[in-house]
Amino acid sequence: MKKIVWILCIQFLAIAGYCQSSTAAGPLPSAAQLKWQDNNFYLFVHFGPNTFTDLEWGKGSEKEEVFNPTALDCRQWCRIAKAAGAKGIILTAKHHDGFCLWPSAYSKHTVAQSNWRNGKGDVLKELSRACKEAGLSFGVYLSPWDRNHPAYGTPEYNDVFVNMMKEVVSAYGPFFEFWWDGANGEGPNGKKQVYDWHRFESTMRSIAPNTILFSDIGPDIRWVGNESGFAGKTNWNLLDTAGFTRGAGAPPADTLNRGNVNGANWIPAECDVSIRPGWFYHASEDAKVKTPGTLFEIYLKSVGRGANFLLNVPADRRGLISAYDSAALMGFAALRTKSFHSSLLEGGDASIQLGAKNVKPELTDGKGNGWISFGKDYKNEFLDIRFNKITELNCIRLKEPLQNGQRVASFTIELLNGNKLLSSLEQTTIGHQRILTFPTQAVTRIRIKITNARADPLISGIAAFKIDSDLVEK
Ligand code: FUL
Repeated sequence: MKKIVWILCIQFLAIAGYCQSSTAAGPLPSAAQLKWQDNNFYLFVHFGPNTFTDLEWGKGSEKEEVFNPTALDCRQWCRIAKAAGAKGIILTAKHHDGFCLWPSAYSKHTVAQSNWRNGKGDVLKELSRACKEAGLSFGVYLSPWDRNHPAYGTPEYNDVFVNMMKEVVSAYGPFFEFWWDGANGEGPNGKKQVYDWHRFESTMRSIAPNTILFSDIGPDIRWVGNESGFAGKTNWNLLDTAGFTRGAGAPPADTLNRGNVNGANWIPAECDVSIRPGWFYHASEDAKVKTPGTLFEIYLKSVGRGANFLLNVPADRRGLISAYDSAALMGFAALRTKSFHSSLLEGGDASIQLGAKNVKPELTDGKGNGWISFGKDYKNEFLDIRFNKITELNCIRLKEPLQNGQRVASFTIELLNGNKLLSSLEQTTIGHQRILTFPTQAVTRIRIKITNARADPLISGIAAFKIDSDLVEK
């Protein structure tokens, strides 16, 4: 009986439309893409022979015994990732030098041929377990370019690559994300490989349907077009891929950076960047680790522009994250907590209205499915935020409920003291979230107007903050 009452209640809420219904604005994300977008920030770990030879691109001819971490501890990586507020870790299971960090049956250039732990070590196994224990998502980078494998440059290599994908998915999966690097150089016999992308993709889809697949052009998420960690201020989750290929045949960098307003596919951007100048650990770069302030700036220009932030923190020759990198990560986490821990719109100091409607905080907290609709006549509406007292602020965060597609093409934020307009900020897209910073203003009122949209605009989160003035985007 209780069960029936519950079902009726749920149906009633659905019919009554707890959330105002809206017209569709496709393309729409898959459930896996939506979940991925909520990860916001996670770590990349570049680790392998290059860590020991001080190279960025190993030649593939390095002896296996080169790889010999003295104190590998993936739990240490996970502790640091957790404390930094990262949601997961992606490991370079095989970089361009072809060395496999797991004992692959399809290569003779792996941890099994090294002296590390008498050839019994397995970094993938250790990290997959440590991530599970820590409640972190685990992902894998597998370079198709292989400067070691004797079959590279022949059709047989495509079989090798497919077998390796199957091997890692079955032994260490499930993965939240799988990273295909687009690089396509020569192998040991001087030949380039013709990658069978179609087969790579269908293999992954059949064995790991919920894993998000990264390449320059997706299918699930795209490269952002640079390795600085910056998404475009205008950033559509939509992309046209027809006529383009991965690697050298990808769309121009600025298209990857901004997406296409009417793109045919939902392919959001991921911003990959290293905490150091290089991707691999080099002791000579210890003093060049990015500062917490720089990491915060990248956060604003990635997560704050609706993309995800993949921050590379390489393991050193011990197989640990160095104290330099860990200190920078802790400083970065502290800046995020201090800046965003409580919104000035919560706690009863502000009222929010859309026309005659009171906007309740629970519809605007960005959680669950809550959202408000500006309706078809949105150009004549605005969100009216009024504070009880003069309030200083320099940061506003807006969110769109992306399960309904990405809609807002431009919006304006007006900052007022009484009826006096202090400044008017014209912006373009919102997407998963847009975190806007500006010189501090003392306001009593904020007006948010949507000036252009692909369908009736929906907003699922509004927050305002006063962050440290040094952190405001220059
Ligand atoms: C690039 C690679 O060539 C770099 O070494 C690094 O792995 C970066 C994330 O992707 O394509």
